[in-house]
Amino acid sequence: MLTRIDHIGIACFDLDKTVEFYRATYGFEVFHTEVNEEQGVREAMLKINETSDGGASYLQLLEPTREDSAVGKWLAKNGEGVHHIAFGTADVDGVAADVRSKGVRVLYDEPRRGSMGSRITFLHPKDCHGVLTELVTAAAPEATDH
Ligand code: CMX
Ligand code: CO
Repeated sequence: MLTRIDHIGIACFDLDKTVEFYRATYGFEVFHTEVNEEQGVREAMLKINETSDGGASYLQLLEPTREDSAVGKWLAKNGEGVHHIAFGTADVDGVAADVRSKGVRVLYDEPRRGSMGSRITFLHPKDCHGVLTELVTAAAPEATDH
C-alpha cells in the first residue's frame, strides 16, 4: 500500500543555487544532503511535512554528477524541472511485485539504495502516462543517520 508522497524529484544544474532559491523564496531548509554515485546525483532533501504514516514528504533537489546519468541526460534534453514523483510505502518489494503483475515495467529486479538509507525502485515513465515514478521504503528511524 502506498501511504504518502515521499518526495518530488527536481532536476537542477546547480544544487547550491537551487537550494538557496527554495530557502529564500519559501523558507525551506536542507534536512539532508548526500552523493549517490550509483544514481549519479548530488542531492538535497528539503522536508516539507511529516505524514500520518510516520514518514515525511520532501523535495529532492538533484544535480547530476555525470552527464550520462539519468538526471544528466534528462537535463540535457529538457532543462531544469520536475524529474520524478516518489510514493512512500512500508513494503517496496510488495508494491513493486504488485505493480509489475499489472504490466508496468519495474526498472530494478531488487530495490536499490536511495536517500537516507531508503530502499527505492522506479517504474518506467512510458508505462505511467509520462511520469517517472519511484517507490520508496524509508529506513527504520533508528537506522537513519541524516
Ligand atoms: N520523466 C518522463 N519521461 C522520461 C523521463 C522522466 N524523468 N526520463 C526519460 N523519459 C522519457 C524520454 O523523454 C524518452 O521518451 P521519448 O522516447 O518519447 O523521447 C524515453 O523516456 C526514453 O528516455 P531516454 O532519454 O532515452 O532515457 P533512458 O531510456 O536511457 O532512461 C529511464 C530513462 C527512465 C529508464 C532512466 O531515466 C532511469 O533509469 N531512471 C531511474 C533512475 C533515476 O531517475 N535516478 C535519478 C534519481 C535518483 C533518486 O531519486 O534518488
Ligand atoms: Co527520488
